Amino acid sequence: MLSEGEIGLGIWLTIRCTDVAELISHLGFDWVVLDMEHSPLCISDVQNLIQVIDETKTTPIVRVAWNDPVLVKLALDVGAHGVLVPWVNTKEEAELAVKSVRYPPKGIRGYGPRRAAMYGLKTKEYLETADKEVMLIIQIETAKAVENLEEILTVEGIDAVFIGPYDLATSYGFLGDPSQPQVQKAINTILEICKKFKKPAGIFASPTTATDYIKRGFQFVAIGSDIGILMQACTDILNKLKSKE
Ligand code: 3PY
Ligand code: MG
Repeated sequence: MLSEGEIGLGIWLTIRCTDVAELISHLGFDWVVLDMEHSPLCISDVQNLIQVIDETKTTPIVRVAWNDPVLVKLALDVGAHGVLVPWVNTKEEAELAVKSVRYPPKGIRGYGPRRAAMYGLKTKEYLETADKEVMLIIQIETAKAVENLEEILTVEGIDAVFIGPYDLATSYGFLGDPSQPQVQKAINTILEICKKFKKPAGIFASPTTATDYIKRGFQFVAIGSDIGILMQACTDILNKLKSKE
């Protein structure tokens, strides 16, 4: 989709429940991120959730807790179709992320694609396609990463760039507030550099900011998280009903 210039809509999954993942993936999201950086999802939760998501057309991407080949390897071996690697700030860190998702000789991914290769039933097919098919998305979410972005994007093997607006805002001194003009300016800078390097750019948004980000040229946009949207929907309903009393 991204290479054809289409827009992909996604959502963050953070709830440890297959019913929620099953419902959300049947709703028609193009992709979901299973978040291991800031949610209680552990690797067995992630495997369970991917098992239900794999019944749909939705692409399951795992955000690993850190740019660490051990964490990347586990996420891929339980069947993630791609990984989102947080806090990539330098060219060297980008190179590490690329190597983590590729088997030797291109990279350093250890061998053992347990569920990814359907427990051995699809080993040959998986090994032939994994390096090409597994998607690597790096997160740009600090001022340092913005400064280094042109250099970072010279690294071969990065499929897409994703902005973490909250950490980005925090790194500019605005804790958790991406609406600040300086942060929005940095977001535009990232978008421009991604265009120059022909890399699809994505961002974590909300139901209210998603449209603006799509208009500005983001190709894959998270409309928020399962828990955030549940909270907002319930709050809106309660407020509406209570205000009519
Ligand atoms: C951030 O905003 O920092 C993110 O990582 C989005 O999830
Ligand atoms: Mg972040």
